[in-house]
Amino acid sequence: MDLDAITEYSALHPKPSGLILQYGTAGFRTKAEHLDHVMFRMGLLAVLRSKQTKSTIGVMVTASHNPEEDNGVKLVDPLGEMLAPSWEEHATCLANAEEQDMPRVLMDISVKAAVNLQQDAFIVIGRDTRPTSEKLSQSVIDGVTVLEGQFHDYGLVTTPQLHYMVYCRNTSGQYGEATLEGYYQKLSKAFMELTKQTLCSEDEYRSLKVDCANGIGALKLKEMEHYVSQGLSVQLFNDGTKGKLNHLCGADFVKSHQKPPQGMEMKSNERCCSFDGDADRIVYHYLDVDGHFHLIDGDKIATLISSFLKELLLEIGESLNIGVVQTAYANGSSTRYLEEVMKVPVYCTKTGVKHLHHKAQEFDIGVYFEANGHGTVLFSKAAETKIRQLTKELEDEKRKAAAKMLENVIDLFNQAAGDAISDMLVIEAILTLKDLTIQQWDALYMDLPNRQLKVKVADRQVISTTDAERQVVTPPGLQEAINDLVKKYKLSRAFVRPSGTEDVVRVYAEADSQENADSLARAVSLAVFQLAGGVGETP
Ligand code: 16G
Ligand code: MG
Repeated sequence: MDLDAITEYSALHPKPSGLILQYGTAGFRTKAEHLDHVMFRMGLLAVLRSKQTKSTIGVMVTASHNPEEDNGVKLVDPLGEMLAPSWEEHATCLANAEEQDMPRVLMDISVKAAVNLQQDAFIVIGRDTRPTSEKLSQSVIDGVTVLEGQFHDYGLVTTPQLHYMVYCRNTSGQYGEATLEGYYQKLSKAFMELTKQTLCSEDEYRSLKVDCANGIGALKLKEMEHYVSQGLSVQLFNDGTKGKLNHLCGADFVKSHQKPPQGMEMKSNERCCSFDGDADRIVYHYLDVDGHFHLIDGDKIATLISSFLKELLLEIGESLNIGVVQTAYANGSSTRYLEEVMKVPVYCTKTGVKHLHHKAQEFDIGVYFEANGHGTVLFSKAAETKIRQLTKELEDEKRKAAAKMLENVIDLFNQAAGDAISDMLVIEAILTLKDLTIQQWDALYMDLPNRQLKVKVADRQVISTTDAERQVVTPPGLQEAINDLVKKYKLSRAFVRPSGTEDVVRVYAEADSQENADSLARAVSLAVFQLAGGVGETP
């Protein structure tokens, strides 16, 4: 390591002294103007991680659904997964080291992690459409270059596309070709094959309105459009030509406000969906004939997909196990429906994709979705091999067709990460194949009314939780207070957790009516404020 060169280049990306940031659930995320040094240092760290794993590592510059003024960065591990926890700690140490200590901290990490500095390194870089992203990704490249890492800059890509590139490169092309063309070809081929069996050719099924959150999803859907145009026609809104990124639109806005996005013309009963700013989340929605808004969130997406997969498994008659993974935010009705009606085992993990992803890896087929629309389906290597073998060997026409469909589903899901584009194609294929309207899908079960609120406290770390964030451990007395409040309502449930991405405590409540869910959420917020050091206005 040329420490002099590192010191010299680092001075061009100086750390504002005293600034402390944390590598959280989704990497570093804050106001873009505070991130230049973090980007440079993540370039350095990516090189070390690449040398250590002898694999390609990804660096994505994005702040997803957060406001346009924010930005962020996260590293992508060799199989397209989130960065390993011990390296999250290294990332935090490196980002927070004061200027003069940084080279030493970098050395310490390479010693601690037993990095062979002679090893080659290869980094792939991607960025979203934020005005600050291009310059920040250049700072990542500066970090990579000063440590003599090789790199490929994919430029504007969705977060899941970058995960896909990393996965392809580390499996010597077996998963797919590591280009955008390769991504579009792989997905569209699987989509066209899956849907060609359908008898239904009505236009109603072929057109979908997409709210792109004024983000990268719009550019990439435009590029992809002609690959799938025979099976699906997408009409794009909030495509970034006018509005501001994530402002009053996009999956996060629609889910958290339970409102239609602005900038989208919605006629009654039309199928619509919203992506988030980096296109790794998707939710569906529609207006009914009375003009009421209906949200179809990640839970209902997981339900649609797992019931489809379960039917195919029954058809081919193989005992492959399937499990659904959710978080505490999953609507109580969805969990009940999956367990009691569909008889699928359901598991709950902490919030954050890496937790769901790891749990889902325990099954032959692991379906994971957060209620906010972030998710995918993972197939174990053994299940994939079995299914591919069955498509070749089965003689019974019906079973063979089912196995073939499962094979298309494997190719259609981005198994490296939750992906709005890939999820959208799977959902569209299932709706067509099962001849389901959006209203019929929505009617699978009724969501319990729910409310999410946030509370500002002096130090959100005073709240610790257990049981996949469903129970509070500290501060003392808070869980008892929540229990007492929950008892006052029917079909009720509530939990609180410190956010991993914002300096707030999140509160979730559900109950038998919207009024009750709102009032429970308010009462729990007040308890948090009083028992966990609330600041500012009393909720
Ligand atoms: C991040 C997570 C998302 C999670 C959200 C929770 C990833 C890639 N993203 O956006 O899965 O739902 O954080 O945010 O893991 P919160 O901790 O602020 O509630
Ligand atoms: Mg996102």
